[in-house]
Amino acid sequence: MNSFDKICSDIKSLKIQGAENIAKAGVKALLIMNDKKSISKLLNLRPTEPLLRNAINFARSNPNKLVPAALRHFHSALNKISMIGSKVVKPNSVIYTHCHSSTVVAVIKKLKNPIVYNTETRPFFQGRITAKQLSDYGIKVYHLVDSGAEVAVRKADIMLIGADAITVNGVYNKIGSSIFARLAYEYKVPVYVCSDSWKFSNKKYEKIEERDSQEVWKNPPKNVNILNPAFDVIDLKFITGIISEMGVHKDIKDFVKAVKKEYLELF
Ligand code: RUB
Repeated sequence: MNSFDKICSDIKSLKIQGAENIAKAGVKALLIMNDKKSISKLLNLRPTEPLLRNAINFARSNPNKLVPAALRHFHSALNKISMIGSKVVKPNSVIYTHCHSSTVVAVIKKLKNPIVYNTETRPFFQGRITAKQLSDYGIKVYHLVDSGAEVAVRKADIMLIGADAITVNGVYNKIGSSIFARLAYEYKVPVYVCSDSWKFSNKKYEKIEERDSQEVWKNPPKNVNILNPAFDVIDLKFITGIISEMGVHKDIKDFVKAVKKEYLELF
């Protein structure tokens, strides 16, 4: 397998996961292959990923010059988000998060004495990546099965969640995020989305990636149909704010205005 195909296979199989890591690997792959067919292959690996799409569209005309520029953007955005996030979350806070978002992990690492509750994220257990990265950093983590989310949310002062896509209709993130944000809303736990603003999608709705049923159940009995959507959509009503490198936006309209002003001509 050549190195371009290896990157594609690692993205498809979730060896490389999370919007930011996918986009970084995807733009780097442009340095190896950037003909139309290869670009289309990259874009179709994870369909619910505007960050990958936006970064590729930004860099495709001149990869040698623009891939490093995209990577610089990711790096500087992450630094800013973690700084801004560390001002939003109070010291000694109990934080609930789901799945693995490198952006959320970067924010939590900047906090004073955080305690984290996180859910494991069936069927791929990306929650364990979060738990491992935070515990390696010396942060106390309580880890629960997904159906234990209510226990976690009730303990939390704040919920931090990543994003795969932000549209005017909602925030797309790992399956479960929608119920858990709804629950947080019910318990009056503020929900903040930590996201690079390049995850904005101008589409009204993003297609939700349906993954292989085998990830859920290898040999189900006949007549059992497995559904395995990778993401769901958090209604904006349940979101307190979006923390991006542009600041904290409590209203999606202000967020969209800011992205369009700052970046849209780039894509
Ligand atoms: C990962 C996931 C993450 C977002 C944000 O899903 O939903 O919360 O991608 O991550 P998957 P980041 O494991 O299916 O890719 O903040 O790292 O971009």
